Amino acid sequence: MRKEKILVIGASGQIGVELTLALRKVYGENQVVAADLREQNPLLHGTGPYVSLDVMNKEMLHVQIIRQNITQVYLLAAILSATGEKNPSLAWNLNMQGLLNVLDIAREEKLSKLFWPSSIAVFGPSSPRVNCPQQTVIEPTTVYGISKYAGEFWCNYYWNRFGVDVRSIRYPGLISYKSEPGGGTTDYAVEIYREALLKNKYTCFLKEDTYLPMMYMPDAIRATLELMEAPAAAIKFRTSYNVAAMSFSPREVCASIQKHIPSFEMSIAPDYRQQIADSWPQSIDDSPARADWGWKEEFDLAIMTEDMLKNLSL
Ligand code: NAD
Ligand code: AKB
Repeated sequence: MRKEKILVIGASGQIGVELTLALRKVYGENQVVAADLREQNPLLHGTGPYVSLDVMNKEMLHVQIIRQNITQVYLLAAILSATGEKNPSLAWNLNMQGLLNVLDIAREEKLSKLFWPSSIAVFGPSSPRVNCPQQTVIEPTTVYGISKYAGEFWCNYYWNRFGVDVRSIRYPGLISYKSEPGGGTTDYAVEIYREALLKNKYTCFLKEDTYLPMMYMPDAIRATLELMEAPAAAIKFRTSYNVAAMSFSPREVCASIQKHIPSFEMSIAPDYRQQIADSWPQSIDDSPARADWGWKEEFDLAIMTEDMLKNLSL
Protein backbone atom coordinates (compact mmCIF):
# COMPACT_ATOMS: atom_id res chain seq x y z
CA MET A 1 0.00 0.00 0.00
CA ARG A 2 1.44 3.37 -0.91
CA LYS A 3 1.77 5.98 1.79
CA GLU A 4 -0.73 8.78 1.23
CA LYS A 5 0.31 12.43 1.09
CA ILE A 6 -2.70 14.70 1.39
CA LEU A 7 -3.35 18.28 0.27
CA VAL A 8 -6.24 20.14 1.97
CA ILE A 9 -7.22 23.19 -0.11
CA GLY A 10 -9.21 25.74 1.93
CA ALA A 11 -7.60 24.50 5.15
CA SER A 12 -8.10 27.77 7.03
CA GLY A 13 -11.90 27.65 6.74
CA GLN A 14 -14.65 26.33 9.02
CA ILE A 15 -14.30 22.69 7.91
CA GLY A 16 -10.68 22.88 6.75
CA VAL A 17 -9.16 23.53 10.17
CA GLU A 18 -10.86 20.57 11.84
CA LEU A 19 -10.48 18.25 8.85
CA THR A 20 -6.75 19.02 8.57
CA LEU A 21 -6.23 18.31 12.29
CA ALA A 22 -8.23 15.06 12.02
CA LEU A 23 -6.33 13.91 8.91
CA ARG A 24 -3.00 14.66 10.62
CA LYS A 25 -4.04 12.38 13.48
CA VAL A 26 -4.75 9.54 11.05
CA TYR A 27 -1.94 9.97 8.48
CA GLY A 28 0.76 11.80 10.47
CA GLU A 29 1.38 15.54 10.65
CA ASN A 30 3.92 15.75 7.81
CA GLN A 31 1.69 13.71 5.47
CA VAL A 32 -1.03 16.38 5.41
CA VAL A 33 -0.26 19.70 3.71
CA ALA A 34 -2.64 22.55 4.58
CA ALA A 35 -3.21 25.09 1.80
CA ASP A 36 -5.24 28.29 1.59
CA LEU A 37 -5.40 31.66 -0.10
CA ARG A 38 -5.53 33.39 3.27
CA GLU A 39 -3.06 33.04 6.09
CA GLN A 40 -2.84 29.90 8.15
CA ASN A 41 -5.49 29.59 10.85
CA PRO A 42 -3.79 29.93 14.28
CA LEU A 43 -5.17 26.51 15.31
CA LEU A 44 -2.99 24.92 12.60
CA HIS A 45 0.25 26.62 13.67
CA GLY A 46 2.91 24.06 14.52
CA THR A 47 0.73 21.08 13.59
CA GLY A 48 2.19 20.40 10.11
CA PRO A 49 3.15 21.90 6.74
CA TYR A 50 1.31 24.89 5.25
CA VAL A 51 1.48 26.41 1.75
CA SER A 52 -0.11 29.57 0.40
CA LEU A 53 -2.05 28.55 -2.71
CA ASP A 54 -4.76 29.84 -5.06
CA VAL A 55 -6.82 26.96 -6.46
CA MET A 56 -7.64 29.16 -9.48
CA ASN A 57 -3.97 29.16 -10.50
CA LYS A 58 -3.88 25.73 -12.12
CA GLU A 59 -0.19 25.83 -12.99
CA MET A 60 0.93 26.64 -9.46
CA LEU A 61 -1.50 24.08 -8.05
CA HIS A 62 -0.07 21.45 -10.39
CA VAL A 63 3.50 22.35 -9.39
CA GLN A 64 2.65 22.03 -5.68
CA ILE A 65 0.95 18.66 -6.20
CA ILE A 66 4.02 17.31 -8.01
CA ARG A 67 6.57 18.99 -5.72
CA GLN A 68 4.90 17.74 -2.53
CA ASN A 69 4.25 14.22 -3.96
CA ILE A 70 0.53 14.62 -3.23
CA THR A 71 -1.61 11.48 -3.66
CA GLN A 72 -4.99 12.74 -2.33
CA VAL A 73 -6.72 16.13 -2.38
CA TYR A 74 -9.54 17.45 -0.17
CA LEU A 75 -10.92 20.50 -2.00
CA LEU A 76 -12.78 22.83 0.41
CA ALA A 77 -12.21 26.24 -1.20
CA ALA A 78 -15.58 27.69 -2.22
CA ILE A 79 -17.93 30.63 -1.84
CA LEU A 80 -20.98 29.71 0.23
CA SER A 81 -24.66 30.51 -0.26
CA ALA A 82 -25.08 33.97 1.31
CA THR A 83 -21.82 35.43 -0.03
CA GLY A 84 -22.56 33.80 -3.39
CA GLU A 85 -25.81 35.74 -3.80
CA LYS A 86 -23.85 38.99 -3.33
CA ASN A 87 -21.39 38.10 -6.08
CA PRO A 88 -22.81 35.33 -8.31
CA SER A 89 -20.09 35.37 -10.99
CA LEU A 90 -17.30 35.18 -8.42
CA ALA A 91 -19.05 32.23 -6.73
CA TRP A 92 -19.59 30.43 -10.03
CA ASN A 93 -15.99 30.99 -11.16
CA LEU A 94 -14.35 29.78 -7.95
CA ASN A 95 -16.74 26.91 -7.26
CA MET A 96 -16.56 25.56 -10.84
CA GLN A 97 -13.06 26.39 -12.05
CA GLY A 98 -11.46 25.41 -8.73
CA LEU A 99 -13.10 21.98 -8.98
CA LEU A 100 -12.25 21.51 -12.68
CA ASN A 101 -8.60 22.43 -12.03
CA VAL A 102 -8.35 19.80 -9.29
CA LEU A 103 -10.24 17.14 -11.29
CA ASP A 104 -7.94 17.65 -14.30
CA ILE A 105 -4.78 17.41 -12.20
CA ALA A 106 -6.16 14.39 -10.32
CA ARG A 107 -6.64 12.69 -13.68
CA GLU A 108 -3.21 13.65 -15.04
CA GLU A 109 -1.30 12.76 -11.89
CA LYS A 110 -3.42 9.65 -11.18
CA LEU A 111 -4.22 10.77 -7.63
CA SER A 112 -5.57 7.89 -5.54
CA LYS A 113 -8.63 9.80 -4.19
CA LEU A 114 -10.26 13.20 -4.18
CA PHE A 115 -12.82 14.65 -1.75
CA TRP A 116 -15.08 17.52 -2.76
CA PRO A 117 -18.11 18.57 -0.70
CA SER A 118 -21.53 19.35 -2.09
CA SER A 119 -24.38 20.74 0.01
CA ILE A 120 -28.07 20.47 0.82
CA ALA A 121 -28.15 23.69 -1.24
CA VAL A 122 -28.43 21.56 -4.40
CA PHE A 123 -32.12 21.17 -3.55
CA GLY A 124 -34.59 23.88 -4.51
CA PRO A 125 -38.21 24.81 -3.80
CA SER A 126 -39.55 22.02 -6.05
CA SER A 127 -37.73 19.28 -4.07
CA PRO A 128 -39.65 17.51 -1.27
CA ARG A 129 -39.40 19.67 1.88
CA VAL A 130 -39.41 16.83 4.42
CA ASN A 131 -37.06 13.83 4.27
CA CYS A 132 -35.82 14.97 0.87
CA PRO A 133 -34.46 11.84 -0.85
CA GLN A 134 -31.06 11.24 -2.43
CA GLN A 135 -32.55 11.24 -5.92
CA THR A 136 -35.46 13.56 -6.60
CA VAL A 137 -36.41 16.75 -8.45
CA ILE A 138 -33.37 19.04 -8.08
CA GLU A 139 -33.84 22.63 -9.24
CA PRO A 140 -31.58 24.91 -7.14
CA THR A 141 -32.35 28.65 -7.14
CA THR A 142 -29.08 30.01 -5.64
CA VAL A 143 -25.83 30.35 -7.57
CA TYR A 144 -24.17 28.31 -4.82
CA GLY A 145 -26.71 25.49 -5.27
CA ILE A 146 -26.36 25.60 -9.06
CA SER A 147 -22.55 25.37 -8.76
CA LYS A 148 -22.81 22.44 -6.33
CA TYR A 149 -25.22 20.55 -8.56
CA ALA A 150 -23.05 21.11 -11.64
CA GLY A 151 -20.01 20.11 -9.57
CA GLU A 152 -21.66 16.84 -8.56
CA PHE A 153 -22.07 15.90 -12.21
CA TRP A 154 -18.49 16.88 -13.05
CA CYS A 155 -17.36 14.50 -10.28
CA ASN A 156 -19.60 11.77 -11.67
CA TYR A 157 -18.24 12.44 -15.17
CA TYR A 158 -14.56 12.24 -14.13
CA TRP A 159 -15.26 8.97 -12.31
CA ASN A 160 -17.13 7.38 -15.24
CA ARG A 161 -14.93 8.72 -18.02
CA PHE A 162 -11.45 8.79 -16.44
CA GLY A 163 -11.72 6.65 -13.28
CA VAL A 164 -10.90 9.57 -10.93
CA ASP A 165 -11.94 8.22 -7.49
CA VAL A 166 -13.77 11.34 -6.35
CA ARG A 167 -16.15 11.13 -3.39
CA SER A 168 -18.62 13.65 -2.05
CA ILE A 169 -21.09 14.46 0.72
CA ARG A 170 -23.98 16.92 0.61
CA TYR A 171 -23.19 18.47 3.97
CA PRO A 172 -26.06 20.01 5.92
CA GLY A 173 -25.44 23.29 7.82
CA LEU A 174 -22.40 22.68 10.02
CA ILE A 175 -22.06 23.89 13.60
CA SER A 176 -18.63 24.23 15.19
CA TYR A 177 -16.73 26.15 17.85
CA LYS A 178 -13.13 26.00 16.55
CA SER A 179 -13.18 27.94 13.30
CA GLU A 180 -15.86 30.48 12.33
CA PRO A 181 -18.27 29.88 9.43
CA GLY A 182 -17.61 31.58 6.11
CA GLY A 183 -20.74 33.23 4.66
CA GLY A 184 -23.52 30.64 4.66
CA THR A 185 -27.25 30.77 5.38
CA THR A 186 -26.93 28.27 8.26
CA ASP A 187 -24.30 30.43 10.03
CA TYR A 188 -26.96 31.66 12.50
CA ALA A 189 -26.70 28.28 14.24
CA VAL A 190 -23.06 29.02 15.13
CA GLU A 191 -23.50 32.76 15.86
CA ILE A 192 -26.33 32.09 18.30
CA TYR A 193 -24.06 30.13 20.68
CA ARG A 194 -21.26 32.71 20.54
CA GLU A 195 -23.65 35.63 21.14
CA ALA A 196 -25.50 33.78 23.91
CA LEU A 197 -22.25 33.58 25.86
CA LEU A 198 -20.97 37.05 24.92
CA LYS A 199 -24.16 39.17 25.07
CA ASN A 200 -26.90 36.94 26.44
CA LYS A 201 -29.03 37.91 23.41
CA TYR A 202 -29.07 37.25 19.67
CA THR A 203 -30.89 38.72 16.68
CA CYS A 204 -31.52 35.91 14.20
CA PHE A 205 -31.60 36.59 10.45
CA LEU A 206 -33.99 33.68 9.87
CA LYS A 207 -37.59 33.39 11.13
CA GLU A 208 -37.93 31.33 14.29
CA ASP A 209 -39.80 28.44 12.60
CA THR A 210 -37.28 27.96 9.75
CA TYR A 211 -36.26 24.29 9.90
CA LEU A 212 -33.04 23.22 8.15
CA PRO A 213 -30.89 20.08 8.08
CA MET A 214 -27.92 20.55 10.43
CA MET A 215 -24.92 18.59 11.73
CA TYR A 216 -22.30 19.03 14.46
CA MET A 217 -18.75 19.29 13.11
CA PRO A 218 -17.37 16.11 14.79
CA ASP A 219 -20.05 14.11 12.94
CA ALA A 220 -19.21 15.87 9.65
CA ILE A 221 -15.49 15.14 10.02
CA ARG A 222 -16.16 11.50 10.87
CA ALA A 223 -18.56 11.16 7.90
CA THR A 224 -15.83 12.54 5.62
CA LEU A 225 -13.16 10.16 6.91
CA GLU A 226 -15.52 7.18 6.76
CA LEU A 227 -16.60 7.93 3.20
CA MET A 228 -12.97 8.30 2.13
CA GLU A 229 -11.97 5.04 3.83
CA ALA A 230 -14.83 2.99 2.32
CA PRO A 231 -13.90 0.52 -0.44
CA ALA A 232 -14.45 2.02 -3.90
CA ALA A 233 -16.98 -0.72 -4.73
CA ALA A 234 -19.21 0.43 -1.85
CA ILE A 235 -19.60 3.93 -3.28
CA LYS A 236 -22.73 3.72 -5.42
CA PHE A 237 -23.27 7.46 -5.84
CA ARG A 238 -20.46 9.31 -7.60
CA THR A 239 -22.42 12.55 -7.58
CA SER A 240 -22.76 13.16 -3.82
CA TYR A 241 -24.38 11.54 -0.77
CA ASN A 242 -27.14 13.00 1.42
CA VAL A 243 -25.99 12.75 5.05
CA ALA A 244 -28.31 13.75 7.89
CA ALA A 245 -27.97 14.21 11.64
CA MET A 246 -30.68 16.60 12.87
CA SER A 247 -33.17 19.24 11.76
CA PHE A 248 -34.06 22.21 13.94
CA SER A 249 -35.36 25.78 13.84
CA PRO A 250 -33.99 28.97 15.50
CA ARG A 251 -36.80 28.66 18.09
CA GLU A 252 -35.60 25.16 19.02
CA VAL A 253 -31.91 26.02 19.24
CA CYS A 254 -32.85 29.07 21.36
CA ALA A 255 -34.86 26.83 23.71
CA SER A 256 -31.98 24.36 23.96
CA ILE A 257 -29.59 27.21 24.94
CA GLN A 258 -32.14 28.51 27.49
CA LYS A 259 -31.94 25.15 29.31
CA HIS A 260 -28.34 26.17 30.20
CA ILE A 261 -28.74 29.99 30.18
CA PRO A 262 -32.38 30.72 31.20
CA SER A 263 -32.01 34.50 30.74
CA PHE A 264 -30.89 34.18 27.06
CA GLU A 265 -33.16 36.05 24.62
CA MET A 266 -33.50 35.77 20.84
CA SER A 267 -35.15 38.35 18.59
CA ILE A 268 -35.85 38.01 14.86
CA ALA A 269 -34.90 40.26 11.92
CA PRO A 270 -35.11 38.16 8.74
CA ASP A 271 -33.00 39.36 5.79
CA TYR A 272 -32.20 38.11 2.25
CA ARG A 273 -31.00 34.80 3.70
CA GLN A 274 -34.61 33.87 4.60
CA GLN A 275 -35.39 33.36 0.91
CA ILE A 276 -32.36 31.08 0.53
CA ALA A 277 -33.36 29.04 3.59
CA ASP A 278 -36.95 28.78 2.34
CA SER A 279 -35.70 27.25 -0.91
CA TRP A 280 -33.99 24.34 0.90
CA PRO A 281 -35.55 21.22 2.42
CA GLN A 282 -36.26 21.10 6.14
CA SER A 283 -34.83 17.60 6.48
CA ILE A 284 -33.19 15.05 4.23
CA ASP A 285 -33.27 11.28 3.85
CA ASP A 286 -29.83 9.69 3.87
CA SER A 287 -30.66 5.98 3.66
CA PRO A 288 -28.18 5.35 0.76
CA ALA A 289 -25.24 6.70 2.86
CA ARG A 290 -26.33 4.49 5.76
CA ALA A 291 -26.68 1.41 3.52
CA ASP A 292 -23.59 1.92 1.31
CA TRP A 293 -20.88 2.97 3.78
CA GLY A 294 -22.50 2.69 7.21
CA TRP A 295 -23.14 6.36 8.04
CA LYS A 296 -24.69 7.05 11.47
CA GLU A 297 -24.72 10.34 13.37
CA GLU A 298 -23.76 10.65 17.05
CA PHE A 299 -24.89 14.17 18.00
CA ASP A 300 -28.41 15.53 18.45
CA LEU A 301 -29.37 19.13 19.34
CA ALA A 302 -29.27 18.66 23.14
CA ILE A 303 -25.82 17.00 23.22
CA MET A 304 -24.44 19.50 20.70
CA THR A 305 -25.70 22.50 22.71
CA GLU A 306 -24.05 21.21 25.86
CA ASP A 307 -20.76 20.62 24.01
CA MET A 308 -20.82 23.98 22.16
CA LEU A 309 -21.47 25.99 25.33
CA LYS A 310 -18.83 24.05 27.29
CA ASN A 311 -16.13 24.54 24.63
CA LEU A 312 -16.95 28.17 23.83
CA SER A 313 -16.75 28.97 27.55
CA LEU A 314 -13.18 27.64 27.89
P1 NAD B 1 -15.10 28.49 4.46
O1 NAD B 1 -15.54 29.68 3.70
O2 NAD B 1 -15.09 28.56 5.95
O3 NAD B 1 -13.63 28.06 4.00
C1 NAD B 1 -13.23 28.09 2.65
C2 NAD B 1 -11.74 28.35 2.62
O4 NAD B 1 -11.33 28.37 1.26
C3 NAD B 1 -11.36 29.71 3.24
O5 NAD B 1 -10.37 29.54 4.22
C4 NAD B 1 -10.85 30.51 2.04
O6 NAD B 1 -9.79 31.40 2.37
C5 NAD B 1 -10.38 29.40 1.12
N1 NAD B 1 -10.32 29.85 -0.28
C6 NAD B 1 -11.18 30.67 -0.92
N2 NAD B 1 -10.78 30.88 -2.18
C7 NAD B 1 -9.63 30.18 -2.35
C8 NAD B 1 -8.75 29.99 -3.43
N3 NAD B 1 -8.96 30.61 -4.60
N4 NAD B 1 -7.68 29.19 -3.27
C9 NAD B 1 -7.44 28.57 -2.07
N5 NAD B 1 -8.25 28.72 -0.99
C10 NAD B 1 -9.34 29.51 -1.13
O7 NAD B 1 -15.98 27.26 3.95
P2 NAD B 1 -16.34 25.93 4.74
O8 NAD B 1 -17.57 26.18 5.50
O9 NAD B 1 -15.15 25.39 5.42
O10 NAD B 1 -16.76 24.99 3.52
C11 NAD B 1 -15.85 24.14 2.87
C12 NAD B 1 -16.59 23.38 1.78
O11 NAD B 1 -17.69 22.67 2.35
C13 NAD B 1 -17.19 24.28 0.70
O12 NAD B 1 -17.15 23.61 -0.53
C14 NAD B 1 -18.64 24.42 1.13
O13 NAD B 1 -19.47 24.67 0.04
C15 NAD B 1 -18.90 23.04 1.71
N6 NAD B 1 -20.01 23.04 2.66
C16 NAD B 1 -19.91 23.70 3.85
C17 NAD B 1 -20.99 23.68 4.73
C18 NAD B 1 -20.93 24.39 6.06
O14 NAD B 1 -21.96 24.46 6.76
N7 NAD B 1 -19.79 24.90 6.47
C19 NAD B 1 -22.17 23.01 4.38
C20 NAD B 1 -22.24 22.41 3.12
C21 NAD B 1 -21.14 22.39 2.28
C1 AKB C 1 -24.54 27.53 3.60
O1 AKB C 1 -25.42 27.89 4.42
O2 AKB C 1 -24.29 28.10 2.54
C2 AKB C 1 -23.77 26.26 3.93
C3 AKB C 1 -24.40 25.10 3.26
C4 AKB C 1 -25.59 24.46 3.87
O3 AKB C 1 -23.95 24.68 2.23
N1 AKB C 1 -23.69 26.13 5.35
